[in-house]
Amino acid sequence: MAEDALIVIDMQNDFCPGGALAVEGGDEIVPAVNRLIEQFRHVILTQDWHPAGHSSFASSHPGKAPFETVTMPYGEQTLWPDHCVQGSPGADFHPALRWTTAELVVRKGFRTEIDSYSAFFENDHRTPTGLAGYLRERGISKVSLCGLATDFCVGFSALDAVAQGFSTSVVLGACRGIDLNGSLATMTQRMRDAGVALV
Ligand code: VGL
Ligand code: ZN
Repeated sequence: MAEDALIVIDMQNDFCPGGALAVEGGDEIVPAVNRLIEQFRHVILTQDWHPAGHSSFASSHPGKAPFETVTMPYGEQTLWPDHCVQGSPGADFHPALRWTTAELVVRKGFRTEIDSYSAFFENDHRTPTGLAGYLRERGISKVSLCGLATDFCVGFSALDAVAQGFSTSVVLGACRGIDLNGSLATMTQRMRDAGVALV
């Protein structure tokens, strides 16, 4: 039987108000995400999980400020404030998130030299996290995504999910975006064009 799974993206303290890379209203979606978690038989979480000194941190690039970009061997990379450092309180899930029923936590961005927005591939779009194989082996062919941030980790995860052949929807009411230089509108259009159902 075809099974579906909920993938909750990066519902961590650093992406909520008061955190290092706060997404506006990031904490407001926790009740909606919790309701989704209750509705799905299979729940998977992602956790942004960077070593100190990660190459996506502006602080690792002398003279660079957060939200500027650099060219990395794998392409252009936006620089961020230090966030979601492994084991830090900012990397913990939001305290009101009811995550205990989750079957799998996919940590990403744990290699110093490469960032990973997507739950499926690192930012070289080549190095897999293993999630696609996990889903296929479990007989899951349909995924719904929610969480933070719509225009980065949720969006790139959704694009990779359809490209990997999963029937994919994004629950926009349970997402919030960063919206850097129009990135929210751009990502919304890219998801639509790719065949992601926006619900
Ligand atoms: C994210 C920027 C850097 C996200 C993670 O979860 O969307 N954005 N790291
Ligand atoms: Zn990150």
